[in-house]
Amino acid sequence: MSLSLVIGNKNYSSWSFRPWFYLKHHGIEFDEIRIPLYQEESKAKILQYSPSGKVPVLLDGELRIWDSLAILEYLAERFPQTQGWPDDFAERALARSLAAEMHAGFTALRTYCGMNCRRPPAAKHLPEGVQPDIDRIGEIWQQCRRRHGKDGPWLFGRFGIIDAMFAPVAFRFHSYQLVTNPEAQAYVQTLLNDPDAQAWIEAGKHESEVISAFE
Ligand SMILES: N[C@@H](CCC(=O)N[C@@H](CS)C(=O)NCC(=O)O)C(=O)O
Repeated sequence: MSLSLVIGNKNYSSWSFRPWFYLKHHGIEFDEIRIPLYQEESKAKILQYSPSGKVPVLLDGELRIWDSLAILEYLAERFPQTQGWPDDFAERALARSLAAEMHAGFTALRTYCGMNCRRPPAAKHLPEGVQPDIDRIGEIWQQCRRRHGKDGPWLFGRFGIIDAMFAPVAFRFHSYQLVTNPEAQAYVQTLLNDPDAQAWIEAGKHESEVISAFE
């Protein structure tokens, strides 16, 4: 049965990037349905696929799975060889907590440092509320890398759902030149060097749509 992933603009849609990255990383074949966001027809087009009216949404035969984290959970079950979560019970609990923290939080960072692949990297004046988000993310990445540095380059050593969840945040750290600790900087670089991440960024740069609210 063939898979399709409905996504928004690659330049802006950070939620779309998460499951796309997981699928690409694992070499799972899928069709991409790209719907440019915030145009007159966008909502109606998304609603053809997802009752939430938001992207991403995964189509697997008759099944519709929406919301980035639910899609990642589904993919980890559908393709168990991808080993989406750490093997260890306690590490898995920690990874799930961090993924949920990302999914539900960091609103200030997301508001003031929107993903924008085209943005030439440069610092920007940010309201005070953003720094605690930057600090917390830096702390998460540092702790994970200190614990798992010997197991591989990703947050828990081997690539997992947690990396897909944090990947677009790493793009933001680069685009807005957010300064953090050396371990976190190295993790940002791991993501920026990843060929699939680079392919997404390049595609985003070549999109023609401009959403002024996100510029
Ligand atoms: N919690 C959702 C958030 C999805 C979301 O906000 N998607 C945005 C694009 S990044 C969207 O579809 N916006 C279009 C709209 O609201 O009309 C997830 O994790 O997938």
